[in-house]
Amino acid sequence: MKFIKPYLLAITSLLFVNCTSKKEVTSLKNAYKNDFYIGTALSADQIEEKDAKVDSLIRKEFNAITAENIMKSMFVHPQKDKYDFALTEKFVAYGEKNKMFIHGHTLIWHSQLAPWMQKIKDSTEMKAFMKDHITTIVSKYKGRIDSWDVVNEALNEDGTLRKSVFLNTLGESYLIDAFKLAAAADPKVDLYYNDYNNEEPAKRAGNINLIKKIKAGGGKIDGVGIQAHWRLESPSLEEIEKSILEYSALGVKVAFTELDITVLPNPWDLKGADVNQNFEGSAKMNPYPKALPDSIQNKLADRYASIFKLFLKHKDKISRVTFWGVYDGQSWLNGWPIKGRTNYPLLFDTQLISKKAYNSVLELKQPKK
Ligand code: 9MR
Repeated sequence: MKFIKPYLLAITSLLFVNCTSKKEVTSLKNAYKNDFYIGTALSADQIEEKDAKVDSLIRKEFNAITAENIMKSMFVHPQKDKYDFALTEKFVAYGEKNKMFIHGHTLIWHSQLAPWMQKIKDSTEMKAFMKDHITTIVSKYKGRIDSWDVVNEALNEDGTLRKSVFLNTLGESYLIDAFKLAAAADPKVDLYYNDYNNEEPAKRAGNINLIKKIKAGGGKIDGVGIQAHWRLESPSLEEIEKSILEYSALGVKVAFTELDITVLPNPWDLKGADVNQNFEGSAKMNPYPKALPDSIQNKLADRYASIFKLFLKHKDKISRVTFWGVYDGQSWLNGWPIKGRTNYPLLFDTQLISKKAYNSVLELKQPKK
C-alpha cells in the first residue's frame, strides 16, 4: 500500500503532463504559433461572450481577433459629434484578457458609413471628418490595438481607384493623408491597406501602385491585407504566391485578413444570370441545405491544405491569417450573394465541430506518422 500512492501520483502527473502537452498542439493557434497569428472575426454576440461553448472554442483555437462589424464607422461614429465605443471597449478588453493580437477594422471605408457621413460633399468637411475620425479612434486605443485597416477597399477590379465619397471630395491624396493621420495618432501601431481580389493581377498591380504612392507621399504603411474570400477552384495558388512575393518585395507585411472558401455555385458564373432575387429558394443555387457531401468536404479540406502549405512556405512574409467568422453557421456567406443559403466556408460546422478541413490544416504541422 505504501508504494501505491507515489505510483499513482507519478502516473497521474505523467498523464497530466501528456494531456497538457497534447492540448498545447491540438489547436490552430498552438500549431501555428511559430509561424503567424491565427485569427477570427467576432460578431457582437461573441464579443459579449453570450455563448460559453463558442467562447471556449474561440479561446482555444485563435490568438488574433477582428471585429466583424462593430468598429465600422456607422456603429462607432453614428453622429458627427458622437462616438459609441461601448462594444469596441468590450472587444479590446476581450483581446487583452485572452492575450490576443487585436486588429482594428476599419477606419476609412466607403461602405457601412453613417448617414451623416454620406452627406459630406465638400473637401473641407471631409478633411475635418477624416482628421477627427482617425485621430479620435486611433489615439483612444493607442498601444492597445496592434494593427489597423486604415483604408478598406479603395480599388476597382481593374486596379483604378474606386469613385468613393472620399475620392470624389478629396482626390487621391486622401489615401496618403489617412495613413499619415493614423501614424500621427499612434506611431507604433501597424497600418494596413485591406482589399478583396487584390491577389488578381490587375487589382494587384493597382494595389502595388497605391502602396508605392502612399510611401512616396510620406505615409507609413506596414502591411497589405488580402481579404481572401475565395472559392474551391480559384484564385490559383500561383496568383496567391505571386501576390505574397510582389507585396513583400515592397517591404510590407502580408496578412490574409478575412479568409473563407465558398462551396456554393456563384450566380455570376452563370452566363446571363440575374443576381437579384431570382435564385432565392432555388435548389440549384443552394445544393446542400442539410449537409455537405463527403466529396465536397474533401475538396474543401484539400483546398485549405494547399493554401496553408503555401502560407507556411512564405511564413516569413506573413503576419496573420484570420478567418472571417468562427464557424459555418455564423458566416456572411449564408446570406451573400443570395440570401438564405447554407454555406460551409470555415473550419468548424454549425455544431462547432471541427471539419475535415480543420484536420488538414492542423496536419500540415503534425505530419501523420
Ligand atoms: O461579414 C460582414 C457582414 O456581416 C456585413 O453585413 C457586411 C456589410 O458590408 O460586411 C461583412 O464584412 C465585410 C468586411 O467588413 C469587409 N470585406 C468584405 C466582408 C464581407 O462582405
